[in-house]
Amino acid sequence: MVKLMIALDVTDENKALKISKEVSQYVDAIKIGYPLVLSSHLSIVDKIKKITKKEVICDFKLADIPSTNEKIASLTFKYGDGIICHGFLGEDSVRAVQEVARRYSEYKKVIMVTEMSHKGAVQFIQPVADELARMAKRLKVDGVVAPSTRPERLKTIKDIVGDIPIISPGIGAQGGDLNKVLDILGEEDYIIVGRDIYESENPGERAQYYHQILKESR
Ligand code: BMP
Repeated sequence: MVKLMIALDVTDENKALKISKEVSQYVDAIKIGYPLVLSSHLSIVDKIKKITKKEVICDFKLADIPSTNEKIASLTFKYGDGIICHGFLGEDSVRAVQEVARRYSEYKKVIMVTEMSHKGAVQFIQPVADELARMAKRLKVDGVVAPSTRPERLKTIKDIVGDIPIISPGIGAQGGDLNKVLDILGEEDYIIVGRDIYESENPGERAQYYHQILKESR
């Protein structure tokens, strides 16, 4: 069964914790990023984990020189189970994050962006995305981000990375076609859904809706 990761991009700690509780039984992982961490503190990861007992991935999209990436990763892995970094900075910047992850534990994940899901991604990142995917494969990262908004690109990237899990944003608010995406993804992969769950009247029910579709598509 393809897994469900909620992007918890709310800017209020109490709301984040309330939604975490409501969706916890339907999601496999939680992704948080700057919106939530800058409006609270990174230690919110512990609170979310306590409520949900699920993996929390910190989407900080690291894009810096190795030594700065290393510092950010060291602080992030005190709390998060995984971190998202960019690959276009080059191999050394990603390796720096992987080395920090390994020092912490074998379970800390480094997830690398290949192609992004928004329109602007075709401008600069898409032309090099296949190469980024090949680099991700070579570096044996723990996951790659690839777009649900462009199923044909998702497929190409999946073919390149092979057994590296894909986490794929773009379903819901960004209009990705879930059926097409489910034809491509496998049971180690995740779809990421943010606004369509956390902005809905009943986030728990909406998460259950996605959970059910993923279950039935097996
Ligand atoms: P939403 O379902 O509300 O569009 O949220 C998608 C989430 O995935 C957001 O946290 C966004 O920052 C992230 N994301 C994305 O949408 N496209 C990418 O290519 C990479 C991302 O991390």
